[in-house]
Amino acid sequence: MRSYEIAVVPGDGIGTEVMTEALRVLDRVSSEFGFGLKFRHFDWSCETYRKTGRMMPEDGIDRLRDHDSILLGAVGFPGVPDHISLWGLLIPIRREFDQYVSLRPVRLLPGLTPPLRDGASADVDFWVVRENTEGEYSQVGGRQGTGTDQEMVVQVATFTRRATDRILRYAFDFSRGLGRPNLTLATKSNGIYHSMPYWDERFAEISAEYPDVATSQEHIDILCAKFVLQPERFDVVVGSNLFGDILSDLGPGVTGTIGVAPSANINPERVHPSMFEPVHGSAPDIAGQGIANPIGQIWSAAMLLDHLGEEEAGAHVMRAIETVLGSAGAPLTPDLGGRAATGELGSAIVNAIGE
Ligand code: GGG
Repeated sequence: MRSYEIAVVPGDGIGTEVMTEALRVLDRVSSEFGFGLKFRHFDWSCETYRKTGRMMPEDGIDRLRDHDSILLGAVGFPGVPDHISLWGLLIPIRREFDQYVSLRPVRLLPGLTPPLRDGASADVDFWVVRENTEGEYSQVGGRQGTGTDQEMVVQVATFTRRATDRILRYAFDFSRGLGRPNLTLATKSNGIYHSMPYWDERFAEISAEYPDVATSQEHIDILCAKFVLQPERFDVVVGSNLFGDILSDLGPGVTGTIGVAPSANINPERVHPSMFEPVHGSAPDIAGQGIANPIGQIWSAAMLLDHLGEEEAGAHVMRAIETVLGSAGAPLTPDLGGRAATGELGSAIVNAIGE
């Protein structure tokens, strides 16, 4: 029997709650489709940091290395500064395993109500491709004159040709493979003097290798407005680490909730494990209440199955999500306008897998 080893890192806050449901779904679908999934749990979190002074042990990356994939919940909780929690767990995993593609689908699932548009006419179905290893998320910079009126902070965004070119090529290839060859670059070359003109330049040069892919570029400010006003015009949008991060929260927000949004942190060469996580964070405001939407985590698990080559099983999970959301009287969590608990929505999806 085909079998895969999955590292499970639920993390903080609602991460642990939504992870329970994703693992139930994975258990069910793997037995339906006849393959094995062995889960190895790692309870690394802000709680670990409080106890040990580290988000994960010193050999944490090595402990993850031999897994086929990693399923992550959410990272960050009040009491531990966000830059400590993210740089102690999430960002090292992405970088050590060279997961340079963050792939984030944005789709209006059945039953969702876009807050700003007539749901019947909104055709939201696109992908954000986010550069995931450098850019604005850098440790280059410093602080001086702390506490004086000369206090100054410098934060340097770093963009290498290697990382810029490889994410652009991935986005072009992905657009082509999607069968909707229409790629938009998120830029800001009218305000950011060096880096964004560089992105424009690399985009233009690489686009010559893909004459069949229609291209456009939009400054990030107007692009945000177009996401809200005309989301149907996009198929694939590629951007830097920060722009991709912002757009991939805004996109699902336009569909009514970010609770459903998944992401894949991919090492396309498959030299290292890839990691799958919902776009949302640990949501401390609702943590412990059992009302978080588990769909972002379950959809991330479906992307994990696709990556393992179990595409039929992944598609089956997506159909189960859509069946449940599209059915009258579905147990919806509060972000979807209902009153159901995380476990009730999870159970409905698990049951739909057996149908
Ligand atoms: N589920 C992912 C998570 O916990 N995200 C928290 C966050 O702030 N992430 C920033 C990032 O994706 O770079």
